[in-house]
Amino acid sequence: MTAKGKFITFEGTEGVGKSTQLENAANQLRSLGLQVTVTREPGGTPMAESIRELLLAPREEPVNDLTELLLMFAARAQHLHSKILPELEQGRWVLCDRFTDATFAYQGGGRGVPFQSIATLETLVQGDVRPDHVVLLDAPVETGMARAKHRGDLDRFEQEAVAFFERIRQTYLERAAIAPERYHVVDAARELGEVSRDIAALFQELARG
Ligand code: Z5A
Repeated sequence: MTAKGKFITFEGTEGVGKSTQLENAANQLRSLGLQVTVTREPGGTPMAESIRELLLAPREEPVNDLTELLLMFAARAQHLHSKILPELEQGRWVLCDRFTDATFAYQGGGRGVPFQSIATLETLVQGDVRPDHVVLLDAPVETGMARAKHRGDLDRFEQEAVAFFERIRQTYLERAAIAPERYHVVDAARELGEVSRDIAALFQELARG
């Protein structure tokens, strides 16, 4: 991409440790003197966070797959154009908890929306903007679910069955295999310290340019 900062996303199924590792990486980059913005999807701006609430709230009315897809991209358009791109232009590193790979994985692999439809919206909303690097934290679905389950009420996605998350994991791995120079797959089933060490080594490398 053309902007000056680096755009790095963290992906994976529920509870694999994205938020934990993203915060660690942000602190590491800051300690090297870099300007870092931490954000998330869906969300990241007040309006996009309102769309997030719409998306995650459990509801009795069945949510149409295309409604879900379009809301993801509506939130993304707002987030990308009003926050991510301006921050990158200023030379900041933007670390984002989930981005469009999550749409391919959840709405594509999980819900069954054709990948081509997602790719069309990706181009409409993002043009040629793609993350410079994607950190894919990979762990068996049950491992992530067990880590996440202490959090109380389940949101609309967390109420899905294991098979839904298995398809998501598979889609992430398939996407990573196609572009290994951009996707960094980390075995997130290991003990926290080991995962953190690998990611610290990766960011040390990325910070060197
Ligand atoms: N979604 C979508 O469908 N389409 C899209 O395009 C986008 C999103 C962008 C919200 O995401 C939902 O939106 C998400 C997909 C959908 N739904 N789901 N499922 P989210 O990222 O906000 O929610 P999440 O995936 O549920 O995140 P999470 O559960 O908070 O997971 P995490 O950030 O990967 O994990 P964590 O909070 O860092 O760690 C969880 C716990 O495990 C915590 O207590 C840690 O201390 C612990 N942990 C972390 N690593 C380890 C290790 N290695 N060992 C032991 N314990 C650990």
